[in-house]
Amino acid sequence: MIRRRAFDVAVEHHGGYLIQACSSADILATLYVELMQLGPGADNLVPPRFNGTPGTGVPEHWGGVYNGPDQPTYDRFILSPSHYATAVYAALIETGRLSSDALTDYNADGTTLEMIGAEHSPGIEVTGGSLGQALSVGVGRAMWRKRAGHTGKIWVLISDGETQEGQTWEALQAAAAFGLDNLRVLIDVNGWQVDGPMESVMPVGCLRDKAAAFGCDAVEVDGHDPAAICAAVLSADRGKPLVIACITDPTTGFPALKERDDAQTHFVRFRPGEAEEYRRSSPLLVGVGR
Ligand SMILES: Cc1ncc(C[n+]2csc(CCOP(=O)(O)OP(=O)(O)O)c2C)c(N)n1
Ligand SMILES: [Mg+2]
Repeated sequence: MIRRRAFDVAVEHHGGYLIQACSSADILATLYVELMQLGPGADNLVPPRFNGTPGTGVPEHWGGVYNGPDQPTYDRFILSPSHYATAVYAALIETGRLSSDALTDYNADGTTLEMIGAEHSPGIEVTGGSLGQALSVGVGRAMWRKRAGHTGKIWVLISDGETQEGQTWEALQAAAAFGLDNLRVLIDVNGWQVDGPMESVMPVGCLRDKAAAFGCDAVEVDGHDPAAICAAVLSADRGKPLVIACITDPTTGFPALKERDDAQTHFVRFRPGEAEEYRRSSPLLVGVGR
């Protein structure tokens, strides 16, 4: 359903971050359904309008409330690549944390459901766009929670493109140095970045080995296998931050994505009639009349 919702959004808005939903859907589903200990979500399933930058007379809307209250025993979820926001909104809808028609307002002026999420967007706790920064926020929060004796964990989802940035590695090095075993970092290794395949733009090598070399407990799993993701979490070493390199296929659910030009894949715009081809060939949409 995460993939289907992201596809509908991309069709309705003449473009969207579809491959990111296709690669991360099973990771997000596993996090929201199986792994994260989140308290009850926001009272208002229909997100508030964005009424300006917080300040005098303008109250702050923090999207984190859709992931439950910020309390010591509950986990927090930080999405670092903010262009994955659509997939998070869909995950919130599917888990009853956001109204099922919330996406009708998607990316309209004045909505908080932005295409590139920000900290006022549902489920988005940290403004992570540009890129490569929100893991550091997660490390800071994990450090505070450990010092304060809070039992809730910090989960951070990052993209593989972010591992090309030095800040990612400073963050992991610090997390290892401070023994932050309350930090769980999942990397969506979808092999893709803006300009094309990571292999041809700037290869990053084996992220499990690199994270291990930086002092983390690091494992590699099939990112479409919820049981494997859960098993990786259960086997985590105490005393070290956990990094799970989730190997994913960004065409999952929409095989027609394989046929796109490299430059047309990171952000998918459909040519006239093309969305129909996608619909016809998608195993997710067999028998779904639209
Ligand atoms: C610091 C920074 N550098 C570059 C960019 C431009 N940019 C936006 S998305 C992106 C791709 C990052 O890779 P990834 O998130 O793995 O891409 P995807 O898998 O979504 O195609 C880049 C380089 C940015 N937003 N911020
Ligand atoms: Mg990528």
